[in-house]
Amino acid sequence: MESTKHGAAAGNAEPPISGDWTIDQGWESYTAEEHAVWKTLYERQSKLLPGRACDEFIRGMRDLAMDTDRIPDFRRLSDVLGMRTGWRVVAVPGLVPDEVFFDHLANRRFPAGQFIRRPDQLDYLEEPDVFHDVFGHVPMLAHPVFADYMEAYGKGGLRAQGMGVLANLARVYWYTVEFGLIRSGNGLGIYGSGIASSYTETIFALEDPSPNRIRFDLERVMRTLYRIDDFQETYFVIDSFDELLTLADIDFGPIYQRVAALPDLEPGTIDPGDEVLDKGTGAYHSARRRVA
Ligand code: HBI
Ligand code: FE
Repeated sequence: MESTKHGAAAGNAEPPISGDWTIDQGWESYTAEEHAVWKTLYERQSKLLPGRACDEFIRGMRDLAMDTDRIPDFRRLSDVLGMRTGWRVVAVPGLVPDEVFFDHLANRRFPAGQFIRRPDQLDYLEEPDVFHDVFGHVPMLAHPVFADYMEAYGKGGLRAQGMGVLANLARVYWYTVEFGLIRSGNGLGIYGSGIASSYTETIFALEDPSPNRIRFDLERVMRTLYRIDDFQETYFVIDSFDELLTLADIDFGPIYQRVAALPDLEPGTIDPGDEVLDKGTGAYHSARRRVA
């Protein structure tokens, strides 16, 4: 992970530019090479996703009419998105501190990385860049129910931080917003941005026999560790976006207490209470562990 000139996250000696960590996108300053990286990634994903991403994601892509051949200008994108769900996209240098991130979401602002990956990083990058953040996250923010869920997550994040249970809530974000699958009449569909913005994980998450695919369950997910540096060993599957939004109304206090009393689960574990849709072979990750 490379830090930006503004410093990667909390703890860096350099002060952020502003209290909310937003910066000017500086759209006029992107180079032709940077726009070309967007175009390459956009073309690849927009060919791959129909039939693999859920209908809501595809509809969001279509309705926002994002630029296909250059990095979108956040001002124009925010105008289009704002008319649909009231969300805006603001530029940040990279990862921002948790409370800053939550405060943006709670106010329907999505902080998107200003920079774009280099041409030699097309397939993999740990820090969220403009392609992951805009192509991956913004289509779902055009969906009214999902848009409300994201705001609720921001508010829940601020509360969870106060209760010292942020790690548990962050897992819910990870296994829904970032790596979620949804089940519908035509099978499984991708809605998680970390999958939708990745060529290789799009195929892995849906078609590879290695990962587990398990019905989403709030407490189960809160206990599940996750990998930030490789494909997921387990994907959790929801049945509808309304299901996600009901999470916003739950009093998490008692749940956090129950979860705190139970052990964390390794990313690839199957738990006796799981509704297993696909029991993975685990082949991909066990091969990786052998060489590690
Ligand atoms: N900052 N820019 C950015 N993007 C994120 O997705 C992000 C972040 N800071 C914190 C964070 N995510 C997560 O650790 C929280 O959801 C817990
Ligand atoms: Fe993300």
